[in-house]
Amino acid sequence: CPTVNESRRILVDACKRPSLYVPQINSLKMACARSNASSENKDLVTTFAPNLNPNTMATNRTFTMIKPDATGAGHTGKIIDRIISNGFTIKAMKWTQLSLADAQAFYAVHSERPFYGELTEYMSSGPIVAAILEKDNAVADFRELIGATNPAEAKPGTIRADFAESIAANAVHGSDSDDNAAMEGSFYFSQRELA
Ligand code: IDP
Ligand code: MG
Repeated sequence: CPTVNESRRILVDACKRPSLYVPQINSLKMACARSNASSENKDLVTTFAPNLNPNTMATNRTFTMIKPDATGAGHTGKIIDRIISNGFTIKAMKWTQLSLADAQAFYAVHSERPFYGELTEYMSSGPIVAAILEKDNAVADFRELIGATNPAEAKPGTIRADFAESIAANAVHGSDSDDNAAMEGSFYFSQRELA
């Protein structure tokens, strides 16, 4: 069975060549079913594949979550205002909570990192707001707006500098590439939910 990272690449590639999408997804599912694939990998295929399609692969979009520390502290409205006033258009948005299994699937790409357990427990500990945002150069501009992962290192005026509590509870998520933005957006939203 392919590794988690190989599966992600197959999913994204298949989206870029729509005629290959169904056969590639089917062979990925079969490869995972045949072998003793990791549960992260099975989750990846079953949770991302259904919503991921060429229409969600726009390159001027990014994906964000307002994390449990920020929703819990009452910062949701201020953060959404910051996002809109910096030129991002909301394409889809929902208030929801991740189960631990959801968080493990969403962050499967970080499963080898030492903070994976802490991160997935934290991200499933309270409500989050998930959103797809649109703007020219969305991924890079949004990373600029949110600031460094560690709020102690985030530039003044960034969302993390103003609202984050710690390196783990750092107020917001922002996708790090166009491909990951499409994958992550498809975790929460189908094409029908974009406007
Ligand atoms: P990013 O969110 O700035 O892209 P990543 O390195 O992708 O940062 O890490 C994903 C998330 O994992 C971070 O936003 C943060 O919540 C958490 N995280 C990163 N580094 C640490 C750490 O050293 N300890 C605990 N949590 C961490
Ligand atoms: Mg990241």
